[in-house]
Formats: sequence, C-alpha cells, structure tokens
Amino acid sequence: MSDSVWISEVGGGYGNTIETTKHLFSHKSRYQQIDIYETRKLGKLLLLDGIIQLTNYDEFVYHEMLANLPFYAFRNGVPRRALVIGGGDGGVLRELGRHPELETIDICEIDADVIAAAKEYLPETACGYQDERVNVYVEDGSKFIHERKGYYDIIIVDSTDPGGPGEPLFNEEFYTGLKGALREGGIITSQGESAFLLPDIVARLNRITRKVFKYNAYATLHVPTYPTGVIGACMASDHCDVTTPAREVEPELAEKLRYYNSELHKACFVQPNFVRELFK
Ligand code: SPM
Repeated sequence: MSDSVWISEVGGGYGNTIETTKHLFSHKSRYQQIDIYETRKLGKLLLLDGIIQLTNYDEFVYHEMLANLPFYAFRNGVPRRALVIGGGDGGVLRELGRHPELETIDICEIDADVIAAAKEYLPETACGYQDERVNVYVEDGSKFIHERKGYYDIIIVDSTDPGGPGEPLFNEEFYTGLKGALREGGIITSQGESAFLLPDIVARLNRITRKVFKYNAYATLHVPTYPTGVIGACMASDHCDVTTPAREVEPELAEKLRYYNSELHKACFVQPNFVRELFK
C-alpha cells in the first residue's frame, strides 16, 4: 500500500502539486494553518494556509537571493545591521549568517508557532536561529519598523501572500515605514510574487516602491515548487541603484552558494516585455 498523498496549492486558475509521504505536523495557530510534510522527492514541504512556502529541494534559491541581493548591492561601506520581517522558517537568517560583517541580525515574525514548528521539523532552515547575532521578536512587522527609525542597513521582507497575516506588508504605508527604519545607504528587499500568477500585485509593489523610494527594481528568481516556477524579489533604496553588486562574493563563500553570484545579480533584473509593460 502506498502512503502517497498529492498536496496541491491552487489559486488563480492554476495549481502546483507535490507528492508527500508523511504528514509530519498540522496545527492551527492564532494566525494561520501550519502544515509540514515529508515529500517523495523534494525533502520537507512547509505550507501556511495551504500556500507553499518552501521545500528543501529549492529553498536555497529564494533564501540566497533575498539575503544576498541587498547585502551585495549595499554601497555605504558594508551592511552591519539586518532585519528580517516574516521568514519564521529561518532560511533568510541562515543565509545572512554567512556574512561575518553583520553585527546584528534581527527577525520580526508574527507567528511564534511557525518558529517553533521550523525548529522542530525544519532544521535545514531553522539552523539560522543558532547564530548568536540573531535576535527574535515575535511581533507584527508593520508595527515593529516604527520602533526602529533610521536603524537598519538592509531589511528583508519574507512574507506570505497577501490575504493572510502578510496582508499589512503589501501597502504604501508599510513601505513608507520600511524606508523610515533604514539608515543612510539602506536597501529593502521583499517577496515580490510571480508576474505570471499575480501580475496585479507585482504591478502594485512596483508602483509603491517607485513612489516611496528613489530607486526600485524587480528581480526574477527560479523556484520550481512555487506556482508558475518563478517568484520576484522587489528591491528599493533611496541611496543607490540596486541592480549591480558593489562587491564580489568572497571566494570561500562563493563555493558554498548554489544560486547567487555576481553575474546573476545583474541578470535577474532584466525583465521580458510583458513585465516591463506591467511597470509602465
Ligand atoms: N522563507 C520562505 C517563505 C516563503 N515566503 C514566500 C512564499 C510565497 C509563496 N507564494 C507564491 C505565490 C503563489 N501563491
């Protein structure tokens, strides 16, 4: 008898389906339904409210890019203070932790149960919490940023889709708050959705970041287990163009990274015509 169960994320007339072999964790937190599965081919799978957040198979793409695009685009010296909003699985923390230049790595995740579940079932990403520079705040990120005015060099918004607890992270007020939490030279990067699947949200994020910041840009990342196989990283700064790296990746780190490199940093911002149209 097979233990195989196919789990689908469906939405927008489209779906992604993954073969699972064991339901490791299921819990309704104050904010959302949290599920973790063992899959047949992709390692573990994390879903929040039925939306695919990560698999061990391809999470490195998303986490390396969200952490390293702002880290290497930063031009006011090197980044010292980083904030992650959301990202309770710890994957962005793990990537930031590879940089000894960072003195402070704060994370503001609204759902303590996501953090606890990740620590229990997803050690591959939750290992990011073991870094002694990491400070955990279980709070609403849209409020937290107002307590840290002019403080961070890079802020990474690793949100869920709009609609759940991530909803307040998709409006102009939030991005204005992010700008206020940056110090001179600061850069933000946020989960920017797929232009194939959610063009209205991609266009909205572009409109907001273009209005609030002097420079903005949209990167495309290849994440096969997200519906449509791609997702965006939305970047913005008042200080500099973010589409070229200011520094090369250190050779020892370059050997460890599986997706990010300096050439890709430049290439991921080149958009096809239908995305350029969205941004007009
Ligand atoms: N640290 C990983 C968390 C991932 N956060 C982003 C998830 C976005 C998933 N939505 C993709 C679009 C289709 N629903």
